[in-house]
Amino acid sequence: MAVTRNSLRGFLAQARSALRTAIDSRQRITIVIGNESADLDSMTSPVLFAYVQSLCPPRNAFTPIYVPVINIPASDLALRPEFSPVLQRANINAAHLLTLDDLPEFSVIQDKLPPENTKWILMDHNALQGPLGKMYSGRVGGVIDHHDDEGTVPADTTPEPRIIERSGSCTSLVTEYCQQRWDVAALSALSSGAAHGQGDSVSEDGATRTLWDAQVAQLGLASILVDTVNLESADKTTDHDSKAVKYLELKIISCPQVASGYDRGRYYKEIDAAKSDFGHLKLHDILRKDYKQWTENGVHLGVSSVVKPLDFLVQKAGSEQNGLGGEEALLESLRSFAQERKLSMYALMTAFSTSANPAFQRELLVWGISGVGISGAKRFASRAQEELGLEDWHFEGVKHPWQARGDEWLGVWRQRQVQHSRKRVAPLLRQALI
Ligand SMILES: [Mn+2]
Repeated sequence: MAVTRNSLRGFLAQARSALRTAIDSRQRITIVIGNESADLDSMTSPVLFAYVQSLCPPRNAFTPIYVPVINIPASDLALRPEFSPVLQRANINAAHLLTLDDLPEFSVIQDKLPPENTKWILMDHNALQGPLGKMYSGRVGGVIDHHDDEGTVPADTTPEPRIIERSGSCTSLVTEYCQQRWDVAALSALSSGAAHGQGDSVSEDGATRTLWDAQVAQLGLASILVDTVNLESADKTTDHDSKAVKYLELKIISCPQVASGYDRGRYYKEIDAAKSDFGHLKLHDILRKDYKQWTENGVHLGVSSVVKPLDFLVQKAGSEQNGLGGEEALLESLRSFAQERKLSMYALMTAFSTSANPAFQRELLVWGISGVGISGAKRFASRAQEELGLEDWHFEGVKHPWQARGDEWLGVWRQRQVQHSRKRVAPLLRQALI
């Protein structure tokens, strides 16, 4: 049985209470979760999937409701200013989203949320990492993703999807998958509209449902537009993305109230501007804002992605640590960040354009800190140099002035092959550790 037709805000409240009940009375629960970088795509894909799938769950679904969880603590939502304009259009705010804080503490999670009572559906990644992965990877029963297939999700996940395909945004694949169910739910809601009115706390008519759908559609559009640079990046945009935008915009056009305030280009610019609006954040928070970590052969590798140039980070570090030169201060901040996470290898990727130079640019810093991390960093540099177009970082003819300590190894480059995002760089780094 499907959940009652509701707004996204109403649905998230239902999902939260379903999760609480499952924890308090040891009942089954289906959790839909994005990856731990929790970028826009990893927020919108589970929310969209869970919303539509709960309206029209497949036969033999593990539970009738799907609970979307953002893979970070609630306090980290504040590090993502680009969520604000998006949530606003979906008529929710950060407090409505479910996060890791809504799951039991890791020390008692196995007892409160026994693996056999759970099913996990992965969005925007295809291997459950970290402590959740240790506990629940055996319970993964569905995936929609656009990263390389790591082969950890079972080949048959019926009745849930197992879709891993190339596309600009994972949310496009989710939209494509949900389309039919969403249309069925919209139609059945129309035909049962009269019956619904009676005794329901929410008296919904066709116009209300159209508004709810348009709100959810705007949430989905946000990731697709950001991940494809407003569908203008030829490298990133696929058919899945353009079709998904068309479909979601139809939902908007059907709702005059929302349609009048919607302009694709303006919406994209609004989100893009919010994304790099983090001058107020501390360097440490900027580094953990879009961060992913892997363990290969017992060695920890961390990658931070930042949408500002190294220059910006150097200045930020200098202003936070008076007394130290900016470059030295940045390296000190990176060091403490890496130490907290016991990293043997740490990489920092920047991606940005400036008003002086509007072309999209990337820089890459790779730091081998200890043991296998050091040999791995060297191996990465020699193997990846050509593919990524790595050129030693110079500023006005001076090579980057940062010094690694002792045996450590540090590479700082301009990455000329800008089409390669973390989706390509991270696997190269991981392979260098094997
Ligand atoms: Mn993604």
